[in-house]
Amino acid sequence: MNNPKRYLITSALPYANGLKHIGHLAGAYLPADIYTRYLKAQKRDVVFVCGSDEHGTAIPIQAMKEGTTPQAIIDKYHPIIEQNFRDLGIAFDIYHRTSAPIHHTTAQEFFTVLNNHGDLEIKESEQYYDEDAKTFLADRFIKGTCPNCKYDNAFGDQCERCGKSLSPEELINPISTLSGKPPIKKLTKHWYLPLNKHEDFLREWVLKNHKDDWRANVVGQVKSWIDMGLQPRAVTRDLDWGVQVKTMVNDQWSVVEGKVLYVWFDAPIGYISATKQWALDNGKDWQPYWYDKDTKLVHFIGKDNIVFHAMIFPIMLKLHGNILPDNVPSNEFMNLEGDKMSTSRGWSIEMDEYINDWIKKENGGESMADVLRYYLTAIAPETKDSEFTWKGFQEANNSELVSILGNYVNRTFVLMHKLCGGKVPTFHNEIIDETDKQLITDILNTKLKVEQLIEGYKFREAQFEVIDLARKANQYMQKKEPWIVAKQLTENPNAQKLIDNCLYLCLQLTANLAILINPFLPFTAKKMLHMMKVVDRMLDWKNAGSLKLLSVGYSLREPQLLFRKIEDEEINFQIEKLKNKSLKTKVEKIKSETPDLKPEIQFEDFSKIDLRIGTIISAEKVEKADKLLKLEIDLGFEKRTIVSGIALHYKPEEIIGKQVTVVCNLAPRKMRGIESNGMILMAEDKAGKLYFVNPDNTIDSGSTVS
Ligand code: B3M
Ligand code: ZN
Repeated sequence: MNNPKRYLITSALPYANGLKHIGHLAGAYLPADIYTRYLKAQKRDVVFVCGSDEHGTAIPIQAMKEGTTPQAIIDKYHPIIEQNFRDLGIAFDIYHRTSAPIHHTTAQEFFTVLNNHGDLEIKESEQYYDEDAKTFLADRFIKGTCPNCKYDNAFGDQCERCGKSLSPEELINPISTLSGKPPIKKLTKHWYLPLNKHEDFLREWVLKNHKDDWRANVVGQVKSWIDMGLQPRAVTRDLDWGVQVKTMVNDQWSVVEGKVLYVWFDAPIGYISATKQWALDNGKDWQPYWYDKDTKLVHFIGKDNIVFHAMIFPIMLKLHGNILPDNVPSNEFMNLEGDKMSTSRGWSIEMDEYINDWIKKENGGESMADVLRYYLTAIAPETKDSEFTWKGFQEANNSELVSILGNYVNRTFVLMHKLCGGKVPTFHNEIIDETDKQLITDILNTKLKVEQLIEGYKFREAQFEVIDLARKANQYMQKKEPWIVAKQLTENPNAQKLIDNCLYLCLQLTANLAILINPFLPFTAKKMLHMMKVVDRMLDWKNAGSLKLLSVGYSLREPQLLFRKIEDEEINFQIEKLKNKSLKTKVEKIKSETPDLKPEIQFEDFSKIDLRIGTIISAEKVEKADKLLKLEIDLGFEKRTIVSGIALHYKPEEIIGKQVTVVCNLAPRKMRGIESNGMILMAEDKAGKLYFVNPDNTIDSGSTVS
């Protein structure tokens, strides 16, 4: 869509369940910010919305970890994340919250419209349930082994290792994250969005209409989902944290107790409620942004959010009568020093951490925000995964920002003060030469290329073009050597004119660089404006390409260094810090997963327990008890019946003949009407899986254990 009337730009709403890392920043926020700043410099009508995703199981799970309430978690992380974005120059027009009442009502109305149109299906099905916690296990309340990559800590909604979206049924060996036990199945009722009914729409809209202008990873994922066969997808959950499900019957709202909207149903509606709030705050009308076909809607996301933004939410928007996104630029992942970035494994650089280490520590530290922005864009994972390394960061700063851009601007200002009296010199047209002309062409070409690239969502290449212009400008100055010409003032009558022309062009080019770099490095552009003593308006995109941005005779300030060199020690410190952080996180994780030691006992206490090796001679399921097996154990001197809670881990037929350790002098207990005479010992791993404790060779039944 070219030259639309208005733009609505969204960045994925981060879960307010913890700090966000620079991989997130590079994925969905920085590119959106660059795009928005560019459009704003073009004076387009554009709103950039984002905010906290405050629902879903991620929030109560973090609350359990921190020993607090879900509300306390979102109230803690929402403001920190918002401030982190601000410190890094991500200039949202609104950073909203999905816990806001306006969001709840917007999401409920949206659901009702679809429900009342008959666009949703209601189905009863069996879902995982935790008997101890007395709750259904949606999404992240259930964990297990990923069917795709075999990672043993995958969530019920997604595997965090391979990124695959999952449903709880797909997990191998599912375990409740609440009780740590295998769940049972229980009947429940939910609303479903029948994706299958919209296959033709998706084929036409994505695979046909957008096959060339959308990124290949987006079209590819949509295609593979369609090829796998679309299924109805539940849009409600049995949870108490989220947007309550309400239905509207005869103009009367009625609450559906115990059910909330699935977080992926309500969160994208967050873009709409954020727009509404922005409009309220600014005296604007929000409706055209979501209903007028002349609005260009663009969702910036990371690759794990593709199906939601390129399939599910568009289906919802279509059914609800809204406009559809014009593009869904999605990035691949950014790795860190050879491994996947992950806050939970401590292998990450949080935005907050970067801000504390690099921005807050020094005067004028905002330029360090630009250094991060620069490097993240230079290695943006636009078409494939990329990798952040601290050495790469240092290299990008020292040999590109310092040596090319910073150095060029500094030299220009120093020479202008030294050779032109601190003022913008006159340009003498009569002595213009091919080198000058080439530089002028380069400025115009760069502007056009940058426009094309940004509008095509190719931010990495666009930024490269701007730096390349600075590189060419350095070469120009090197060729013109005004400092040498200055030594020929007496013998060469044209010498001052040559100096003037060189510095005139170099200064106008500096002003152009400020405009072109502004979407990428806004703090640097501001600093350049200050040095040139010009107002913000100069950064309007329409000024790019002009050679009259700074008036002849206008006096400019002394130069300030735009960037500083980053030393090896600073980089080594960060690398060490990263290693220590991940080590510390590993140790803490093991500690938190290990049950506390029981109080000390004396040998006499222990010796009261009579442990013997027994052999299982028969095993059968106990009726109406999912977890119990009735075992017949041979102890050599006698046979015993023991009821054991291992049915979810072992099938009766596979354990016959196995040796086990038996507590023989435990008082008999009745379980489901069967008398159990003793207990067998089981080891339990951290995923809650049970294992027999037995000798490393078959020995006589009845052998003692001590
Ligand atoms: N909060 C998931 C994520 O942070 C989710 C995005 C919502 S966008 C509407 O990856
Ligand atoms: Zn996986």
